[in-house]
Amino acid sequence: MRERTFVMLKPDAVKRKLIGRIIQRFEDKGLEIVEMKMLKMSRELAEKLYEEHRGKDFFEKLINFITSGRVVAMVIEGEEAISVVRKMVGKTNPLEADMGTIRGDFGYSTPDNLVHASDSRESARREIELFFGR
Ligand code: 3AN
Repeated sequence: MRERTFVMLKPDAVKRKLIGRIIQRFEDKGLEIVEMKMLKMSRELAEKLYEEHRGKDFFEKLINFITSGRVVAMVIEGEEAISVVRKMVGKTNPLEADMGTIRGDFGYSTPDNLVHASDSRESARREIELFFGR
């Protein structure tokens, strides 16, 4: 089924000038970028995006990192886009992510693992609303 997912290139991807190469992968796959903007997240927005992690030992580090520079927020559309994009992004820990995935090919640590991608239809709806207000 055709669906929409929320994808965000994190500050490390922007600083390392990987925006083009990462977006290229999504386009090459056949996915469509239907919304895109660059922004520096406020602490409030970051805490909302990652609210499920509040209280975890890495929460502060994650919020400090994600608000440390500009990010690129996108809505990506395609058949089974949520799971296809998650597969392309790879496991959370880049040391465990398969080669051929974005985190496997470009990442080496957390929380700076390059990309955020919604993990379910419910998260996609919530995250698109948070960033694009629709
Ligand atoms: P994913 O982004 O793969 O869905 P989540 O939702 O478990 O992973 O974690 C959200 C973000 O929190 C990750 N993308 C990563 O930046 C950070 N993170 C997750 N686990 C750790 C950890 N053990 N140490 C530091 N940061 C982490």
